[in-house]
Amino acid sequence: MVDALGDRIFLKQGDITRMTVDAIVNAANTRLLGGGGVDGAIHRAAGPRLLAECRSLGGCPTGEARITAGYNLPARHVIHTVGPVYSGRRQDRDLLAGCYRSSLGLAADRELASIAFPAISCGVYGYPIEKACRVAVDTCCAFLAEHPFPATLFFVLFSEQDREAYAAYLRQRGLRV
Ligand code: AR6
Repeated sequence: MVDALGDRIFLKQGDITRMTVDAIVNAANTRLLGGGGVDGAIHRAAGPRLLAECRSLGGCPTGEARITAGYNLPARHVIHTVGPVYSGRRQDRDLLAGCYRSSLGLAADRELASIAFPAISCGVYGYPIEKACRVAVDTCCAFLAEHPFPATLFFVLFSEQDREAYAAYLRQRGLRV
């Protein structure tokens, strides 16, 4: 199982808006009307039609996800998910895991082949990267082990430090990076 997953999970450092994949995941807020960080970058790169579609969705609860088209992005779709504001409580982990599971569920339902995730909640929402990357990797590995879609998953980290945190945990789990 570990070897098979090693062929499906990849680490990248850079700007997620440049990824040519079936879906990139947006770290949004419950209103789904844009914001700063990766959310702002995705809306800028996708163009105003993305905001128009997001308005029609009527928001999204924390831990869930919604899907739209990608418009001017190289990605075909954007999956918008809402991470928890870090509080240090047990519920943070469950909500963050919900973001990864819900996003992957939407991708699997549509048989999307590839997906790229940023470090959800690790910017403005303050989730420590070393804790968040464990939730991200554990949840995604569990999902991929049981589903053929998405076949390929990228974790796209903006900084070298964040990429290194993911690399260390993937190595600890026996996955090559
Ligand atoms: N590509 C990849 N990762 C990025 C990019 C990018 N272009 N830009 C930033 N990051 P954040 P959150 C990383 O703050 O913590 C927004 O205003 C960044 O370095 O974007 O979930 C929303 O509207 C960090 O590691 O999202 C919400 O109100 C990670 O993306 C709120 O921020 C997430 O940082 C959500 O906060």
